[in-house]
Amino acid sequence: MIAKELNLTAWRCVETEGIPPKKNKTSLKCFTESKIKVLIKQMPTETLTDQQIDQYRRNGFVNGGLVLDEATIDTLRTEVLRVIDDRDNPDAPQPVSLRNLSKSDDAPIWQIVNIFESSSPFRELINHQQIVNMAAQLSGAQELRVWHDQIQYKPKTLGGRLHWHQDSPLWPTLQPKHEQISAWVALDDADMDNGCMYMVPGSHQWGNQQPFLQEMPHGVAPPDTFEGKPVYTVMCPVKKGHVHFHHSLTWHGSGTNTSSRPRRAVAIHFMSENTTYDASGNHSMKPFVTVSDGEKLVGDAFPLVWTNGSKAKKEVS
Ligand SMILES: O=C(O)CCC(=O)C(=O)O
Repeated sequence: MIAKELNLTAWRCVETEGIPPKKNKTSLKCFTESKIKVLIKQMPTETLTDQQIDQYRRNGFVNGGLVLDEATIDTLRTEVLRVIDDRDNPDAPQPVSLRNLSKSDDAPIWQIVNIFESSSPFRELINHQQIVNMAAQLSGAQELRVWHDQIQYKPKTLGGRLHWHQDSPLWPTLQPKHEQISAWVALDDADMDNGCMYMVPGSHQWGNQQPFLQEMPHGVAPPDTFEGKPVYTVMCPVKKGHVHFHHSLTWHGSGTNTSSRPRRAVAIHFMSENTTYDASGNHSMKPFVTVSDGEKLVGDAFPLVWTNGSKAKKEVS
């Protein structure tokens, strides 16, 4: 295992090979959906190794490797731009939301929630057999439903920074907080220059610390220690077409895009069969919930994509 400190502005990073230390409206061509032929080819690696699963359990994140071929990546990239172009088109199916997450025109992060509702290639992606199999292996879940998906597109040169956070505390309508897992699929090579993610190994075991993270000054790394535990920051570059998984409580954020390349990626947020609805919270997916407070979160808006070792058939709920 090699670990070395990188001298980066704003982020204190540990670059790792293998397992991190224990201690510590641009237009491209616009297509109508019906003209896009999608064939998501399955890549050879169907499952994760025991070492990858151990790594996820210990660190709260792991790179799952290549899952998409070039043709599929091209189709998905084109679809991201098409959905952005079509945002005011009353005849085009729309995602749940499309906005600049950073709220700054100088440092935009285009966020599209539930692009799968507006794009059939993305609907295929949320059912991607290898991705859902891997998420099931890592989470140990008996069932996986899509809570929502999310594009984060950081345009070249300007793309903004995403502050340190944990996912599930930002999903107040879900309980308990450790029953969700995200598959983050890179549509461009994501690296230090164009705003890849950074993660803190082991932080998924430290509970809900979102208030602490929220209070941290922006643009700086977390402190060296937290409640007596060493805090390492690991840079997580991900090649296009590869998937990277993180636990719903893992501390993470992503850098700015200062490069001449865009950084497009899609996160699919899965929830296990133990996830229930908390009506006291708010979230953009709340209007689509059809169950009562405290009940298992199921429903048409939350597709069942994996159950008991096999890809799920359509769920009647
Ligand atoms: O795409 C990014 O930069 C961050 C994504 C993220 O925070 C997530 O998927 O939970």
